[in-house]
Amino acid sequence: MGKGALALLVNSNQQNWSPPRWKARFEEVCPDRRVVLLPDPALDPAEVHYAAVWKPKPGDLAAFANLRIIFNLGAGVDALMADHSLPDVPLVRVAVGDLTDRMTEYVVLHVLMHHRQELYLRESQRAKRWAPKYQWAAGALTVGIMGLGTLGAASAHALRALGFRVVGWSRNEKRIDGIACFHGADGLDAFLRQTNILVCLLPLTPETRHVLNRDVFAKLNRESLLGAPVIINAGRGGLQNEADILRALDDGTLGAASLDVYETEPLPEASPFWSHPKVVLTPHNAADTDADEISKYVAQQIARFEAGQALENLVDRKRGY
Ligand code: NDP
Ligand code: OXD
Repeated sequence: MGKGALALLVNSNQQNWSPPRWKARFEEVCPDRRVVLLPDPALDPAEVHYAAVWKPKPGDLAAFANLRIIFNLGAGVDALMADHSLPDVPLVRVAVGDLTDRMTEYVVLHVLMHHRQELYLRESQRAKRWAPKYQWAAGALTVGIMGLGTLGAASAHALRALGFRVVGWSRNEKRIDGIACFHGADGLDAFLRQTNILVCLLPLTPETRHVLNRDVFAKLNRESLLGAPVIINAGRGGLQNEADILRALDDGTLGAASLDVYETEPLPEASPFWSHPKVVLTPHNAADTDADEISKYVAQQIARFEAGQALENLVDRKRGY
């Protein structure tokens, strides 16, 4: 009998998620394995040993009785965690340098944009107004990063290298050189009290849903030269209470927000975020997934598994990330 098939299931309306492109990449990196794009009515489900998926619908994987591993083609597994019929096999998520570097670029870009008062400067340019404001140094601000995992830790190091003071918050205790680390519910207030720019790189779980809310915004530090604090969310839309963000922007609790993710995606045309003067929005592309890198990564994980080695970046289903 040949090697078990790899089934690919990609649900996305984004161009970079083109299923035929993914299939071609997987065929290149798994030359001796059958790669099948789902749905395929001709496929015998028993043949499938591996599934590589992005946002499958609940129940899509339930028929594969011989599945050995599910690979999530992105970093966040919240869509999979919502599928209560997901086969009980190891679930591996993506953690690759390419994706991490792209997220670091996004975070550095947006932290610098607020630190360097870009919203004000662009508005001055549009009004043909020569009105320089005092510009402080990076070391005058503290950036607080919620989530010190693969992505959060990399952003923390990059911001530190630029001279920002950096604090971080995670679920478990951490020690990272040059970064003041807080953890758990007990550590949250002390973390927020220091933070001028709040960057959210948490996974969406039952514990973190709506963690970006009015109470949290009110606890952020307002004493820096930035004045009202700023939030940047590139984690998931479910982490933010959008009504609270709008109220906080409008009453001055927050000075600005950079948002990459939303409670409903694509962001509805009626959303006030589109035209809000204090919002910088991007369409969930802070860190695009690269089919070349990720297909190679999945092929490596399969090779490790078949050689009896431990899988990397396994999701803990109880924790939800
Ligand atoms: P990791 O699993 O490596 O890190 C998650 C971090 O969040 C860990 O530090 C973890 O703490 C912390 N955390 C989880 N739950 C809690 C909690 N209840 N309280 C405090 N801290 C908590 O994930 P990644 O860094 O790889 O990715 C983070 C998220 O980024 C993804 O889940 C995804 O949603 C999002 N993402 C968004 C993209 C985009 O384009 N916008 C692209 C890629 C990812 P601990 O270390 O103690 O476990
Ligand atoms: C994500 C990803 O989790 O693109 O959003 O990896």
